[in-house]
This record gives sequence, structure tokens and C-alpha cells, in this order.
Amino acid sequence: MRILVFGAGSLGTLVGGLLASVHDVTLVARDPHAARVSAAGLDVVGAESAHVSPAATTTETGHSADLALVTVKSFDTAAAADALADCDVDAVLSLQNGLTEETLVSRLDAPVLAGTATYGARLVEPGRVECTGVGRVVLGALDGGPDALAERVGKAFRAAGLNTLVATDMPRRRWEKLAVNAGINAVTALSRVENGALAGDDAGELAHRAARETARVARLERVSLPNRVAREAVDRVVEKTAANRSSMLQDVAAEKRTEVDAINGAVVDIAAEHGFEVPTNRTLAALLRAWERGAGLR
Ligand code: KPL
Repeated sequence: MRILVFGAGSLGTLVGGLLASVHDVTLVARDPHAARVSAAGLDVVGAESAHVSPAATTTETGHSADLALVTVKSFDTAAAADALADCDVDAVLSLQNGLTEETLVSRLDAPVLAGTATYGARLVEPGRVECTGVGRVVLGALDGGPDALAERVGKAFRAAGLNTLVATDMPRRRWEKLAVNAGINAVTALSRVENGALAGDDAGELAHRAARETARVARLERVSLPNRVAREAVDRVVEKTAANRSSMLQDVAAEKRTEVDAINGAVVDIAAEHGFEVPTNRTLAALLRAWERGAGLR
């Protein structure tokens, strides 16, 4: 399969690197990473290891592929979609935080699959990515149900050794992930603690509240996600990723723009469309946006 990885940061490079053991992969990345991979290949180290030679480029348009894997930050999704519209791709799979698939659907004529990935990845240096945890890719039709394209992509991922599940309940899984991110990411970023610090703490209660509000909005969107399931998902991720710094905490620590708009901001906006208020998500979004403004990031 010819696979274009659009946004080869840490996760995109790891997944693209693993896929490159069997497939024809092109990483769309920034320099010096792209130049290094082109010249000397890519080292995958850590829990998974390989030396592979995917193509790598900084050029975003004019590509042709069977599948485009979108791994850009959520706020770059519209720009990525516009570049992909200038490519010839047969299918698109998003492995991003936040509800970004709708942006891809509205700008592209290729079918868009929803996905989540729990592999831990760290770009150590240009041309070298570390797998910090073997997780799982879950993918499927955006509106749920069986899907032949999802099955084909799942088979291609498994052929490359990626732990992959093709799911028929992506709507619930996307909202459950959104609930987890709405709670854990915002609270850990604002309090600057590792995920595990939320266990049994007042800050953890705040994360539960944000997740419960998100579950309520999911139900307004006709997605069945009980409050208890969202709260337990937060607890499970806190326990399993106790030593991790959430992606939003990493962004704040590096003074980079966060994905708050596609996470807590999206929960606030979708709730408002239903005439409903989500005070915890609104407060978390306001605090993070104030920090971004103060840091000159928005
Ligand atoms: O997805 C994550 C993130 O950091 O973005 C969690 C699951 C919260 C793990 O840290």
C-alpha cells in the first residue's frame, strides 16, 4: 500500500516508520527531520526497533497515495486538508486528538476514517524516533458500522506488525477519547503534573467533571456514553499512563500552542449548539487560551 504520512512529528514518524517495513511510505515532515530521513533513513528505537527507509519530503502537495494518514496537530487540520486536496489520495485516516475528522470530511472528496492511537512516541532527534510504549491503533468508519475500507487499512497495518483493531463503534470511542483528553490534558497542563498525580486528588475530580460534561454532550449528539463510563475511562488512563506528561502539558512546557480548541473548546461549542452550558470545560478552555495569549501564541 502507498501511504502518505501527513505531519510526521513523533506519532506520525513512529507509525509511518513501522508501516515502512512492508509498505511504500512517504513522510511529509519538517526539515531537518525530512532531510535526515531522506539521506540516511529512519531509526526506530525503544519498545519497537527497526531501521527503515521511507521517502521523506517537506513538500505537501502533488502526492499520490492509497492512504493519507493525518497526524498533524488539530489546529493544523484545515491547512493539511487543503494541501491534501491537491494530492491524489484514495482514503484518509486521522490519528489526531480532538474532533478533527469533520474538518477533513468537509474539505476532501476521499473517504475519511476515524482513528485513535495509544502508541507512545518521542522524536529523539532528526531521523530517530523512540517507541516509548506499544499501544494500539483503533480505526473504523466515522459514523460506525462495518466498513470494507477500514478492514483493508486494518489488514495493511497488521501486516506491518502494528497492533490494530478495526472497530464498528468509532462514534463512542471518539467521544470517550475526547472525554479523557478534556479532563486529563487540560488539568495536567494547567497544574503542570504528570497524569498519575490526578489519582485521588481534587484535580482528578476536576478531570472527572470535565469528562462527565463531555459525556453529556456526546449524548446530546446521540452517542451513547454514560457518565460512569467516561469517568472510569479517565481513571483507567490516569493509572495506565501515570508516569506520562500529557501532550498538552508537553506543549505548555515547550511554550507551544495547545490543542485546547479541538478538545475543551469543541465540547463548549457543541454543547452551545444544543443550548447547553458546560462550565468546567468553559473554565479550562478560558484558562488555557489566556495562557496561550500571554505567551503570544494566539
Ligand atoms: O492522549 C493523551 C494525551 O496526552 O494527549 C493521554 C491519553 C491523556 C495520555 O497522556
